[in-house]
Amino acid sequence: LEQEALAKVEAASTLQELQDVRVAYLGKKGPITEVLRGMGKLSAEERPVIGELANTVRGNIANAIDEKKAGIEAEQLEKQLAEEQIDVTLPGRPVAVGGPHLLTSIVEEIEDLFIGLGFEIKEGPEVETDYYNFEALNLPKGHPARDMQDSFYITEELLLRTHTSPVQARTMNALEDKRPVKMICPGKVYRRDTDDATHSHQFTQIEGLYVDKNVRMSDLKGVLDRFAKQMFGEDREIRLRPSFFPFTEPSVEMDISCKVCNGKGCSVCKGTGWIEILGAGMVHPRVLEMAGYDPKEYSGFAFGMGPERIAMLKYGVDDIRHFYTNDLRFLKQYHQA
Ligand code: FA5
Repeated sequence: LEQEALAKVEAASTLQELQDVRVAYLGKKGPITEVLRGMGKLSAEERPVIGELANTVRGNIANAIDEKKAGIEAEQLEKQLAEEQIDVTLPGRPVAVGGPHLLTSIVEEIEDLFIGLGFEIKEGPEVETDYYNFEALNLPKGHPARDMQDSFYITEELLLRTHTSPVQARTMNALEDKRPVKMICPGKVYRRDTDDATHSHQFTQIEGLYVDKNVRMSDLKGVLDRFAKQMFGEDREIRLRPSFFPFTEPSVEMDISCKVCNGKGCSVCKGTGWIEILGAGMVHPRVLEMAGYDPKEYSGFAFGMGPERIAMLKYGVDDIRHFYTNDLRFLKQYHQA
């Protein structure tokens, strides 16, 4: 019996197999327990002899199991150590380094330019009230010009802002002392426009507002001219065309002469040679009044531009959707080293 048990111990290669041998030979239902249990039936002479023998056999098997167990455990540890070994001399995997998105860069460039002209940066909420998005800008409920900007309404009174112009009204309203304002506001805007090469349902605008005593149309033209030349080159011309916005009077749209230069030379863009990049005008007296400014004392100009369109023009991007599909092959072209 002992030989048979010891052979099984020797053959066991896992802790489970070893446990099975222990249960089979030393367990409550095992042969040794059975012998010990049957001791009462033996004669007085036989009892100590058989008892001792059974105990010795039990001890031997138990020792063999313990030894084997230690062996298997040591082996497992060895294996684990070998498998989990770390080669600290291996070179690290390179971590990809990102860079600013083209749109972020262009917005920052425009911000810097206007900070240089004395403008402050303001922000406003993207979920806007009907009041600030429309009413405070001289677009009362039911005004037909609301249709110029097809909106995403959340409730009757809340919508995703369709332009950054509400920040004009918010900024003027917030000033208790009605002092001069000179600010720009970059941010996301939303319209139910069908996406195509030049339209996106979510895009960026940068609003500008300058309110002071004696602000004139020529000031607007001067600032926009400086912006265009600094952004696109000193050889660029601007052109103001009459337009309509309910919050400005008179209103204009600004075109920039489009000469696109690359390594092979320069060419003038298709069509008229002009590209529209922003809307602007003199702040409507009603808008000033609603924000608590006296239009007899104060006047101002405002403009709103689309930085995607400006980046498209500056870098020759042919489709506005490139800004939003996040194809790294597109984005990486504009990472500065
Ligand atoms: C406005 O949104 C006026 N709030 C601008 C303004 C501000 C006028 C202050 C006067 C005073 P408009 O809807 O034209 O105007 O949009 C302004 C610019 O946003 C456009 O010139 C264009 O560059 C850009 N834009 C308009 N719709 C889209 C669109 N769906 N996708 C991308 N850019 C757009």
